[in-house]
Amino acid sequence: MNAQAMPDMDEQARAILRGNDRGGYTVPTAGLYPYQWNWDSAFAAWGFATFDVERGWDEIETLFSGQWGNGMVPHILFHRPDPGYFPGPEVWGGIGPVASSGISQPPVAASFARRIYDLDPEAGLPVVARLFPKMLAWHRWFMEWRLDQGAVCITHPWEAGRDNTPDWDGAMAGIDPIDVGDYTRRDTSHVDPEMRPTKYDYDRYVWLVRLGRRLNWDEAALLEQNPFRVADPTMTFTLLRAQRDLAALGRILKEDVSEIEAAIAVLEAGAETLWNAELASYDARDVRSGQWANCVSNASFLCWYAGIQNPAMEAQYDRITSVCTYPVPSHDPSSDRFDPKRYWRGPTWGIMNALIGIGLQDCGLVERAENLRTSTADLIREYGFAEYFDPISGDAAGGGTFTWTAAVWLGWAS
Ligand code: 9YW
Repeated sequence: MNAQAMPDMDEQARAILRGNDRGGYTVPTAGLYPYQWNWDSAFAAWGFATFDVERGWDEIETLFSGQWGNGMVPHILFHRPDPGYFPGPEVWGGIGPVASSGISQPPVAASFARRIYDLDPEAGLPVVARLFPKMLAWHRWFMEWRLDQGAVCITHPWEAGRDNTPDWDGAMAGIDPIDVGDYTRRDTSHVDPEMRPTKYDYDRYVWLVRLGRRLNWDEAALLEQNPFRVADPTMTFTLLRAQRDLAALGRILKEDVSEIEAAIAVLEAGAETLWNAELASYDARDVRSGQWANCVSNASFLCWYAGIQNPAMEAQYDRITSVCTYPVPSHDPSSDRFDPKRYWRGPTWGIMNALIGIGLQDCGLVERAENLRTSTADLIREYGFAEYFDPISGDAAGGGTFTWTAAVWLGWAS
């Protein structure tokens, strides 16, 4: 095909969303991830809304159709069986209205709901009115069950959406998965194993799923018995932002938002408990051992997205972005744990860039915001709509024709 016959980038991005649409929900990419993932769906909704607002809202409403009685919104909804993914519904044993996993994911849905509402307030108002109490219940679940000194904790590496980041290395070492049993991974049959988490990681991921299931996903029991509990910048910063956005939507609906305002104050204080003074960065904190992860990651830079200004983070950001052709790397390139192709141990992710870029812009750091947006656009233009990218060479990695990369193109980068 000559260059002129190639569909333009916007058209390609829209075609990816349509191609991954399974009717009311979108899979992240065919094959590797054949179900509805929580934060992927919020990004998908944003991408769809740039050309079809109604379809954008459907995505979020389908996500909330899987909400559990306790308010939790699962990280995966298994709408239809698919043998291509492990661990599937029979391993998780989720206890909600739709077959699901038993953990959640970064709560970005309310923030994207606010963006979609702004695109078409008239169409959005009735949907927001339906979604508001559900979002409130989800956020309440985090506040009730997942806080440590006001910072939000994860109970499984998959929950932060940053599976194998070095942030969890310490906490993962505290798990002995001796009785994990036999299982067969599916991910490495879709993607080069060098780009995926290792067997060491997977043994622990599966062990934690089996523990949660054995405890019937009872949060009180998990709080007592789960050795993995890490206060995480991804969760803390995204929930803080989401509470601000939910409060804004609540005010539009003329709801009482005092509970949300109180939660914002708690989370603002909690975010500061993630400040690792020696590292001079926001960092993950292992609640069980009290140890810092000592990691500057792309999640550290979500502080601005949460509305937190911090000059030391600007210095960190400048240091890290200056050594990458295509920032923001998921782990500090000067660290000996940096691996430019292995998932969350180095690669650049378009979705994280979008959240960081929105945060930079909102905090008035507009030059950095614009540079990040254009470098992300160059990256996608040159290397395609990949799951993630090598921050040095730009090489595409992981799955292709990826929903959230297409959505980020449509909503922010282009
Ligand atoms: C898993 C779907 C998900 C993302 C996560 C990413 C990966 C693996 O893929 O998780 O099996 O859940 O780390 O952020 O939501 O794209």
